[in-house]
Amino acid sequence: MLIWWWWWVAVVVMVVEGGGEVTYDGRSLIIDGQHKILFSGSIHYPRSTPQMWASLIAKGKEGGLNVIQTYVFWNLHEPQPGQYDFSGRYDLVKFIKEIQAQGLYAALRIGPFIESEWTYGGFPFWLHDVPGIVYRSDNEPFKFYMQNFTSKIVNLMKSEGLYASQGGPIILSQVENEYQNVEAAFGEKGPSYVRWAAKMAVELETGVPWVMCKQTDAPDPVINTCNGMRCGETFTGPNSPNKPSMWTENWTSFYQVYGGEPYIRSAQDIAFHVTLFIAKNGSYINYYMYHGGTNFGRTASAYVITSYYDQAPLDEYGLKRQPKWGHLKELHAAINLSSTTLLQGVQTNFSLGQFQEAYVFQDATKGCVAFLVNNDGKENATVQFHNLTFQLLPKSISILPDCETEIFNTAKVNTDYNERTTTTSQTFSSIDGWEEYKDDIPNFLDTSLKSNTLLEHMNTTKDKSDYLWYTLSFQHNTSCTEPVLHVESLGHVAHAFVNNIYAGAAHGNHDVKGFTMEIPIKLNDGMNNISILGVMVGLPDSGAFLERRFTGLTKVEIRCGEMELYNLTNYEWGYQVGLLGEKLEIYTEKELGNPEWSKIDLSTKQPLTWYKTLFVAPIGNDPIALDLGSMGKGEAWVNGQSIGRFWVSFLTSHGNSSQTLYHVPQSFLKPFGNVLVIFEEFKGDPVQITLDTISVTNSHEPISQYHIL
Ligand SMILES: *[C@@H]1O[C@H](CO)[C@@H](O)[C@H](O)[C@H]1NC(C)=O
Ligand SMILES: *[C@@H]1O[C@H](CO)[C@@H](O)[C@H](O)[C@H]1NC(C)=O
Ligand SMILES: *[C@@H]1O[C@H](CO)[C@@H](O)[C@H](O)[C@H]1NC(C)=O
Ligand SMILES: *[C@@H]1O[C@H](CO)[C@@H](O)[C@H](O)[C@H]1NC(C)=O
Ligand SMILES: *[C@@H]1O[C@H](CO)[C@@H](O)[C@H](O)[C@H]1NC(C)=O
Ligand SMILES: *[C@@H]1O[C@H](CO)[C@@H](O)[C@H](O)[C@H]1NC(C)=O
Ligand SMILES: *[C@@H]1O[C@H](CO)[C@@H](O)[C@H](O)[C@H]1NC(C)=O
Ligand SMILES: *[C@@H]1O[C@H](CO)[C@@H](O)[C@H](O)[C@H]1NC(C)=O
Ligand SMILES: *[C@@H]1O[C@H](CO)[C@@H](O)[C@H](O)[C@H]1NC(C)=O
Ligand SMILES: *[C@@H]1O[C@H](CO)[C@@H](O)[C@H](O)[C@H]1NC(C)=O
Ligand SMILES: *[C@@H]1O[C@H](CO)[C@@H](O)[C@H](O)[C@H]1NC(C)=O
Ligand SMILES: CC(=O)N[C@H]1CO[C@H](CO)[C@@H](O)[C@@H]1O
Repeated sequence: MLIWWWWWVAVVVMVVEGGGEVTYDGRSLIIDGQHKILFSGSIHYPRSTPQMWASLIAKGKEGGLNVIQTYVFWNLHEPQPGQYDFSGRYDLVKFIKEIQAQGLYAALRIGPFIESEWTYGGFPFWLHDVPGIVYRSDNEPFKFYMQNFTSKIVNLMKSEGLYASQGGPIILSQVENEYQNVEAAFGEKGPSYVRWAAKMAVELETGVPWVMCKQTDAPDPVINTCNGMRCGETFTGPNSPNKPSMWTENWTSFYQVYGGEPYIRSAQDIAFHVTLFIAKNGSYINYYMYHGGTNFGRTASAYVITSYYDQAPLDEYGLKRQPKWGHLKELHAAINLSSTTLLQGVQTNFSLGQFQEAYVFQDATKGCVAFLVNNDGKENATVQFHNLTFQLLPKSISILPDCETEIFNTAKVNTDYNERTTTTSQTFSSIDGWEEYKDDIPNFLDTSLKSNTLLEHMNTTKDKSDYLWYTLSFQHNTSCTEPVLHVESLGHVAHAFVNNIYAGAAHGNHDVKGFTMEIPIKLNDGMNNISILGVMVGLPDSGAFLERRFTGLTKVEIRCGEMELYNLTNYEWGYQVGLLGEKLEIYTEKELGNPEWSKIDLSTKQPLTWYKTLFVAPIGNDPIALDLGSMGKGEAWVNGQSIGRFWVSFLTSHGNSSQTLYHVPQSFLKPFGNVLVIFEEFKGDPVQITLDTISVTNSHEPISQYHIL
């Protein structure tokens, strides 16, 4: 015990000093001449706030992480070519320096394609209009901008002295992201792009290694790494005996989409696969995500909910999710106790039974570490190992840091469970507290952009808004008695108005983005106005040829009966990008123009209405959320900052909303006079909204039966 304790202190001091050259061999990364087994956790800086960073990183460190990993979010940092933003939540340098201040390492996944359920996979939308561009291919315009941004980030890190080679915390960088998934689509330009990307990255001379995840042909010296849930079983290994076995994304859960249920991955299952990976010579494991956080504003990709990986070891609000956080902390401690032998020893493996096996590391100083694996998912197993008898729980691995004493079993959870509770801090039930603003429904004559075809949604909005109005006026000249509006769209939502009266809506989903709307309508004799609001719920983030995607309406007809129809598809359409309320910025404190807010009137509720009220911040430091369970779909702002889209009315197959609670970071608030603005597309009921504080109960620290904490 005493010896272990001193070993720990020595390790901690070493990490605080940090710095030095980073290289690698077939066993692990080598930092300052030392081989390392590293536990890393993904925390994405823009998915929380600078005020939360220190505490999130501290909880990662306390949980036994050595590395914090983040993507770099190109579309936040370069909103226009050559114009950069690194302020507030986008302050990457401040985030890396916080990691350094706490004595941890950083892994920087620059991409700059990142996917990450982030709108457009991290690409700024202006790339779409670069002539001749083909993303993620051996294409000169794309390579120019990719190299430009990658250099910008590397130079920024260098100028702040943040690479380990300069004494900083960054030990690893990533170029591209899971490219192998799409490589074949680019023919011979795929492999040549991979070679170019690796060379471009290496020539930036960071002094630390580069990785490519899910890329078995990563060119030397770039390391190919595994992403997935079960890399201990699925990874085919490094593509050279001189490269270490690394797992850059071990999914702690899975992202959630509108209409989807949360993906619950147990602490035991994560622990099993992480331990198996270590037993098979793995030396770097990253939890994706360790803290997911919040997709504020319009940053979520298509149909992805605002809360991100809430099931991670730290939940959306940064609270420990138990037993996941505590169980993994015990695992990390058990591996730490074993790490000298794991890194210096020679590995052998042998069978212990039909479904049981042992992985043993032995070094010259008689150090011995064993992993006893029971792959039987149903039955306990009794095995003999080194003349001792061990009981192994179903689907579990026992860790023996001295080949005698089991100090951890992946299926044996010593950490108490906790539960999240919400406490209502404020209601908004007084109608007098609310004001409303009914947005305009534009008609053809109100629009300036006209076209004889249905324009592609993203190319028309340039992603300035989720919303695009398609309008037309037409002469009703037949004996159409039961007209039906037939609209086909490639995504994501459409609301139809006929002569300013709401006719209905339809939408797709994450897996099938397109949809057809068929609604009976009433036509006037003579002129009729049709206005259809097309809505996107985030841009696509994955797949080849992202620059050529088509969304929005593809077909509009009014069907009158068997044969008769008005084919409006190639009619003259008038377009309006965005809503009037967006143009007036009525969600900010300094509204442009004078939108006429009026007293709320619940008897005349109509779609596309803005609601506004004031509230007092709850006392204390507990995390805060709005319960929007009574609302439909839209977006919410607090003091002018968007807390994200909501879509409460999209129910799961069990009849539940995918997300009703929406995080309001403490730092968005002032003590009094906080302004809440909500845009509602359907007919939600704002007076039932509540402001809640979030806490966990039963969360006292884990007590390990092995006293290794
Ligand atoms: C485990 O060891 C590493 C160094 O190898 C150290 O950074 C880390 O703090 C240790 N883990 C814990 C839980 O102390
Ligand atoms: C990146 O492109 C901008 C123009 O968009 C240019 O001003 C800058 O010099 C370029 N930087 C590099 C490193 O190529
Ligand atoms: C682990 O590394 C050893 C060399 O120390 C090698 O013999 C063994 O095959 C490796 N095991 C696996 C599962 O890759
Ligand atoms: C040792 O492990 C390797 C890799 O998992 C496996 O292919 C091999 O069958 C194992 N050997 C024995 C004797 O179990
Ligand atoms: C396995 O053994 C444990 C005690 O070590 C016992 O609680 C459990 O019920 C057993 N499970 C099965 C499937 O036999
Ligand atoms: C196990 O016991 C046998 C017989 O007593 C002995 O020869 C052998 O060395 C022992 N093995 C270990 C690993 O202790
Ligand atoms: C159609 O819209 C125009 C303005 O664009 C308006 O003058 C007219 O009254 C509208 N017609 C109907 C039937 O709503
Ligand atoms: C995008 O819109 C421009 C006109 O603004 C047009 O020239 C171009 O063809 C459109 N591109 C696509 C892919 O639709
Ligand atoms: C009837 O209306 C349709 C669509 O507005 C138009 O194409 C057609 O020419 C009109 N027919 C007559 C007889 O006015
Ligand atoms: C309506 O016009 C579009 C565009 O020309 C065409 O693709 C579609 O087939 C037409 N619909 C019918 C029912 O003819
Ligand atoms: C659905 O919501 C109800 C009420 O909040 C809850 O009791 C139930 O567990 C939820 N069902 C699922 C499948 O999440
Ligand atoms: C490589 C790997 O394990 N991929 C899996 C990741 O998880 C998703 C969702 O559960 C699976 O579909 C993949 O097969």
